[in-house]
Amino acid sequence: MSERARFVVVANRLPVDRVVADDGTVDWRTSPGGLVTALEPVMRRMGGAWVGWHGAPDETVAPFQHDGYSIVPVPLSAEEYEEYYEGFSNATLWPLFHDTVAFPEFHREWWDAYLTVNRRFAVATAEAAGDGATVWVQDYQLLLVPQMLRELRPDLKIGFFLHIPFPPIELFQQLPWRGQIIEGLLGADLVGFQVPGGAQNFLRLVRTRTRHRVERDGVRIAGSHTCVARAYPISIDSQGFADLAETPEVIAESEALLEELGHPKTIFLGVDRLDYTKGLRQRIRAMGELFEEGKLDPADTVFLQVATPSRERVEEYKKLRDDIDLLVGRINSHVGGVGRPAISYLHAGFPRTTMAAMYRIANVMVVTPLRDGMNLVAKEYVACHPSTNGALVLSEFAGAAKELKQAYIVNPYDLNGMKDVLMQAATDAPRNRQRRMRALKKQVFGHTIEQWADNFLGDLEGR
Ligand code: GDG
Repeated sequence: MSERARFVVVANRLPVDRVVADDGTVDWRTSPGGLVTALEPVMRRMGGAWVGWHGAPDETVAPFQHDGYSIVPVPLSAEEYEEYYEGFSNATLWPLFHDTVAFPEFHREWWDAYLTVNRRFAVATAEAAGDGATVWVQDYQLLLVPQMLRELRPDLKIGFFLHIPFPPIELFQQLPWRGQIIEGLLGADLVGFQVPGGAQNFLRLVRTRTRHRVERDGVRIAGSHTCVARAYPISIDSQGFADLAETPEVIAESEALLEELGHPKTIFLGVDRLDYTKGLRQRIRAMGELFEEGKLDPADTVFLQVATPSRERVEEYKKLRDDIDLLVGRINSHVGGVGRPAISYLHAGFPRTTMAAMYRIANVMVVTPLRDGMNLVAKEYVACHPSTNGALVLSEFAGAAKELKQAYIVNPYDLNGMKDVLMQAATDAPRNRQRRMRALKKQVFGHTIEQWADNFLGDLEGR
């Protein structure tokens, strides 16, 4: 690259997907997902470079410009994709960091690939970053990059943000490579977590398993730097979402959707990546029982569930997909009239406008993860729903529950408790619902993605 960047974001995936038209022309389109939704606006504002994989294995793509910043693609072989991404990242770290809600697998060859790929990312970043640049490394796929990068480029300011939970020490200790991972993260000047509990888990781990001195939220690395660990709860472009939901296209789409659903009195909505951490099995069972017991009437109530395809080649995800298909099919064959199922289940991705249209018409938004770093869907609903009459049902195990305290809070493992709260959310006196929603809107509009980035980067600059 001719000009080196003063600000660099490093993430497993680039924020763009390649689309090849019928005539063979190549274009790049912004890709979906929590991390991209959060960071894309930051990048458009700051400029600089984004280092990440471009999504096609065994292919090298040259750097290019997109939306005012540089895209620096890092290549991965098909085997690395399997071992570093599907394997170590998503079948070892992801379940382990989400309280082992699925069983984490430990394989030495996956770890070797993780090391190799983290090193490649560190080298690519070292080449893209200008003198004294600020680098912001993202998420669990790149836990080793801060230390590797510091070794290559001690002049850089290095920040790291973990989008998923940081587990309690008792679980983290299972990792055969725990020592290397702790040291990898400690290479950063600032490590950000979604909630204070994550930072506390990390600091407790450092105190217990390393010889570094810990003072309050700082870890002193002798002869080098101090790594600070703090919580920076992530958010969304709240006003951007609210404005989107008020556009004529979205309003028209929401009306068409209502028509398609037969103008039900009550719409429950779930929107998730199809992931076992999101509590879909529990949620669908709870909703199914409410229909079966006659507490909800399929003649005037619909449960609309969007499950965006995700990590489809990983075994646990295939199993989840089959389980959910079966569960939804079984419930729909018991309840509901001719022509309209009680559960309208869509295993597909949708444009952002369609998501906003769904948020607009949902009376009860159901967000019930078994464990979630934050959960942006909960915040997007609060921003997009046009009235204060909507209700948010939220799992106490989502990071978002620490902020959205006025939601209807549930424990997704407690099916009866969850059913009661789902009913309460749907039938509560408007006065109560409105009071809660007003408080939620105040929170979401008062804590935006811009503030999140400014807080993190401001603290990083001050280090
Ligand atoms: C990770 C952490 C943390 C989903 N389906 C479609 C679509 N989406 C968008 C949503 C939302 C995002 O993807 C999902 O974000 P979440 O936060 O709910 O969940 P994860 O993907 O697991 O994200 C999470 C997040 O990172 C940020 O730090 O909150 O805890 O797990 O923005 O709207 N967007 C479009 N079509 C879809 O079909 N356009």
